[in-house]
Amino acid sequence: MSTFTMDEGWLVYHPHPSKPSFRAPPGAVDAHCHVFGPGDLFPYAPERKYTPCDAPAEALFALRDLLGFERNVIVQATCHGADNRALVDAMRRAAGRARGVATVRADVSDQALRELDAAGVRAVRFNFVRRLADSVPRETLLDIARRIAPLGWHVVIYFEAAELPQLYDFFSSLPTIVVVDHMGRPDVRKPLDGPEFGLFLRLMREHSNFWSKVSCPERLSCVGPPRYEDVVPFARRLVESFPDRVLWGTDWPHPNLKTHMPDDGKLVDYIPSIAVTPELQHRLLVDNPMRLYWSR
Ligand code: 0GY
Repeated sequence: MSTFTMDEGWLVYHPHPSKPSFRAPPGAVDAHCHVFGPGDLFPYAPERKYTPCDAPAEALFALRDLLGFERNVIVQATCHGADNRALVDAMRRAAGRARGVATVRADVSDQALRELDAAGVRAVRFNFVRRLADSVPRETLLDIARRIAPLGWHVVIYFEAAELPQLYDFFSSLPTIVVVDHMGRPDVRKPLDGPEFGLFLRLMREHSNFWSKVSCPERLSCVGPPRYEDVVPFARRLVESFPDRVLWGTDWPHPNLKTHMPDDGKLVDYIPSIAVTPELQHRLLVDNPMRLYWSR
């Protein structure tokens, strides 16, 4: 029997996602997804804020194949803390078809960083969403960023749009490429050209080291599936303004969704509504993630 019981009300990933109608270009990368456990092999961290369902690597790879994708960038989820073993195991089993974004603490050794690099890690993630992770002093994060920069790694940041004004200067000081999860989580009820999303667009415009994932309509939308039409203008604006600095991912197995579990095939069918030409689609799904994660 499993030692871990998922949280009450936890929504398990879609059991039978549909085959998408949109055919991703050959070599497409799902650049934001996770693995959870299985908890008996890779225990969830004591400091975690949620206990998920198990979502093992083989289920992720089956989804990758069903969706017509070739590669994954697996992002360390907060439920595993800074224990990256499940991530490393998934990358090993992917045999070159997955890269990783790890979580590390300030006391991580140079040897551990080299081992993560050899396993396929190319970034660290800093999480500013307080329901997910405890706060870490900015000086500590900056130290970590300075240590990983010589490896050619970058920093992935996750925050809510309302927090951006007080984080803006810190983010601007980061010395590496910085990838923003889920467009900085805009409140899509607010205007596209209003001050909130405007500040994020300014961050992207004034700092050419910033990239954005145009992921997670299912998390941001108020109107919901299948078209998530209230999120489309935000993602489309990013794709068209910064075509060489955007990434897309499923976010499988979709942690902490409260209202609906998306059909991942339908999420792939959302892509042509935000990247409306084959050229934009190719940059979003192939050129950009390959440049960032598979340059070596
Ligand atoms: C996401 C979003 C969430 C969770 C995490 O690491 C995590 O636990 O990132 C969330 O709850 O919004 O990107 O998976």
